Amino acid sequence: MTNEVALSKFGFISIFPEMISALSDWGVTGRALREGRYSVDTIDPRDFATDRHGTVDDRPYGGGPGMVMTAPIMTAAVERAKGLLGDQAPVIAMSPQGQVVDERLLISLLKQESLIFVAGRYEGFDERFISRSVDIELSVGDIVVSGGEIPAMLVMDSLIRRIPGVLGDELSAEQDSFVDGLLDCPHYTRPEIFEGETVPSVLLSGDHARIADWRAAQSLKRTLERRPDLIAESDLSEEQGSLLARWEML
Ligand code: 9D3
Repeated sequence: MTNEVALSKFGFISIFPEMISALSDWGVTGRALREGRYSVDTIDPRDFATDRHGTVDDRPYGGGPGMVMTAPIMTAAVERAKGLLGDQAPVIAMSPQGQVVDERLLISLLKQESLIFVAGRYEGFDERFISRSVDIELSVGDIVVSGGEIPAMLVMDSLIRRIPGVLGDELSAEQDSFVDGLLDCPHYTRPEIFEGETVPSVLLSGDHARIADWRAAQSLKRTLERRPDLIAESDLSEEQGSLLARWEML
């Protein structure tokens, strides 16, 4: 499933470069950075502004609301990033107009050694910057957010957890939910009774084959109920049908 992972260097272009701390300072992505499993270089487009206020945006030709991030400044920021990461690094601009990110695209990005993420603010980027300097425009879906930083970090987080050694004792990236295309089963821990509600008895049985079977049935049932779009072939396989029938979920 997992092909060759070459990815270990990220560029993060943003007028709020310190937002990267959400990724670099916390959890598995923080530990992986401290262990040297990847690097992030941040580039602030304001460093390339030519006025004393550090202006990176201007009014849209043709009028209308909002401001546009200028082509010369964003181009200079990408050139700096390429100087740090290499000219071959693909440039990914986060944009509501981009293709919606999915598992297949993420996996295809792992073969790159370096990736440069560009996060915008305001209304967006000058189209000439996009056409000349951007390889891929990526959206995180039909939801409006305030800028590209959190979308870029969402994508980076998902990439970093697939770098070998990043996930330690936690389940491997390969076993992770969505990789096999089904939702996860329900989880329980102590106490055995919470506000009068017990844990499903099969999980207390010690019968590991039966537990695995129940979990598989739960995954299938929840996916059918909540995300029928994830079940690739419209019909259940015979195997999946008998799994549900065994647990009286059909
Ligand atoms: C007026 C129309 N809006 C465009 C759909 C304005 C607008 C909204 C939000 C312009 C920029 C933004 C900032 N969003 C992003 O930079 C962004 C984003 C998003 O809003 N949704 C989903 N994915 C992404 S990736 C970057």
